[in-house]
Formats: sequence, structure tokens, C-alpha cells
Amino acid sequence: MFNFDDLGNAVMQGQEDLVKELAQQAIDAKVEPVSIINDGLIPAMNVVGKRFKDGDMFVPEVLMCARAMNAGVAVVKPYIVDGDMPSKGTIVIGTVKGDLHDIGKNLVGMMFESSGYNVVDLGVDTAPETFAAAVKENNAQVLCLSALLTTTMPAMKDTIEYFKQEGIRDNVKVLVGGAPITQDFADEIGADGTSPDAATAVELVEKLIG
Ligand code: B1M
Repeated sequence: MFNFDDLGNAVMQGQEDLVKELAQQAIDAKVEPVSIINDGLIPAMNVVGKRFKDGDMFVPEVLMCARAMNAGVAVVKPYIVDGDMPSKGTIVIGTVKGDLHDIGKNLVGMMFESSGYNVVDLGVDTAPETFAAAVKENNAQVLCLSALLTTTMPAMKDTIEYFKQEGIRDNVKVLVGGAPITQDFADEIGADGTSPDAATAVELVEKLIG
């Protein structure tokens, strides 16, 4: 039986190569790909987050863990995404200006892809102008904004305001997410919704445009 603790420990120690190896072992052992992420990789990042908060871990170590986590996700991703599905619509996703956190955003994007959406991922530190250009260029139905810092939450509001200024706010559903985001905040800034995790983000989009 596959040992999730070994995978989690490898993430917590930032051992990128070992994470890749163990993620592949899990795939070979026919562990559900989503379970490798939800039961192995994410709980380990949660421990990292707690240690970081408590001052037991510092930025360079957290960065190594983040790289290891992303490497594990990259191994699993091809087994989740079904490339033959017709697209259900286009979603532009990115982390807002000033914010460099991308693990959660990557998972949300991957979950959309695996559910049959075309995903345009703009990466991190994304300016409102860049979001607007991508939504127009790709005729996207949904824009997903991710923020992990309380100091970058206002960039979500700035992005929505920029869409209003440009006269394109009503062309797209705007969803916001990330650990500090609440429903009250989403309502306050005029977003169309928020979701606490990747799976419910997909459910919300299906409800809004499905
Ligand atoms: Co940062 N960091 N970090 N960090 N970091 C947090 C967010 C923090 C809570 C840690 C702490 O103090 N406990 C804290 C923020 C405090 C606050 O704002 N109140 C913090 C800080 C302070 C900082 C720096 C300022 C530290 C410094 O430099 N002194 C700095 C800021 C850099 C910047 O962005 N400008 C910084 C840097 C970093 C690293 C670069 C080292 C690294 C990021 C690497 C990377 O992402 N490639 C990092 C990390 C890894 C974290 C923690 C430990 C883990 C985040 C993570 O990946 N979680 C984090 C602590 C924590 O969250 N417990 C922390 C796992 C991920 C799967 O969950 O991202 O929440 P999450 O995504 C979830 C949901 O939120 C949701 O679905 C995802 C999947 O379930 N979701 C969405 C996310 N986006 C969505 C979008 C949607 C829908 C759902 O659209 C609709």
C-alpha cells in the first residue's frame, strides 16, 4: 500500500526529486491522482504553513517545499487532465498584482482543465491590464483571481474596478479565491463568487455558466 506519510515528509523537507519519485510510485500503484494531491501533497503544505507561521521555518525552506509540491503536482497532472474532452468554456486565471503565491492557483487551474475547461494561466503578480487583455483576447467567460496575502486582497478590487472602467465587467464572471478570501469580501468588492478550494471552484463555475 502506498505510504502518504513518505510523500508528505519529502514535501516538508523540500526534496523535489524524492517527491517526483514517490508521486510516480503512487501513480504506478494506481492511487487516485486527486488523492495523491489531497491526501499527500496538500496536508504537507499545510504543515509547512503552520511551521512558517510559528517561525520554525523560513522563506528559503518554504520555497523549497513549494517547489517540491509543484514538482509532485506536475507528475500527477497528466493523469488528471483528459485532453480529449471538448472545451466547456474558457477561464482566465492568475495571482493578483504583488502576490507571488501560485500553488493554490495552479491546483484550481488544473482542476478546471480536468473538468473540461480551456484554462489561460497568467501566472503570478498579474496586473489588472494583463487580466483584461487576456479576457478580451480569449473571449473568456470566467476570470479567477487568486490572492494569499491580506496586503494583496485590494488588488482584486482594483482588477474589478479596472474591468468596470474598461466597460468589460459584465462580459465575464469574476471569481476570487485564496486562503484569506471570505464571502463577505467577495460581496464587498463586487465579485460573482468565491470558493474555498479547487473542487468547489469548479462547482461554482458550473453553476454560473453551466
Ligand atoms: Co507565503 N505567506 N509569503 N510564501 N505562504 C502565507 C500566505 C502566510 C499565510 C504564511 C503565514 O504567515 N502563516 C503569510 C500571509 C499572511 C497574511 O497575509 N496575513 C505569508 C507571507 C507573510 C509571505 C511573505 C510576505 C513572507 C516574507 O517574505 N516575509 C512572502 C510574500 C511574497 C509575495 O507574494 N509577494 C511570502 C512568500 C512565500 C514563498 C515564496 C516562500 C512561498 C510561495 C511559493 C509559491 O507559491 N510558489 C510561500 C508559501 C508556500 C506560503 C504558505 C506556507 C503556503 C501557501 C500554499 O501554497 N498553500 C502560506 C501559509 C498557508 O497558507 N497556510 C503562506 C497550499 C495551497 C494548496 O493552498 O494557496 O490556500 P492555497 O490554495 C487553495 C485555496 O486557497 C483555494 O484553492 C486552493 C486549493 O485548494 N484557492 C482558490 C486559491 N486560489 C484560488 C482562486 C480561486 C478559487 C480558489 O479562484 C476562484
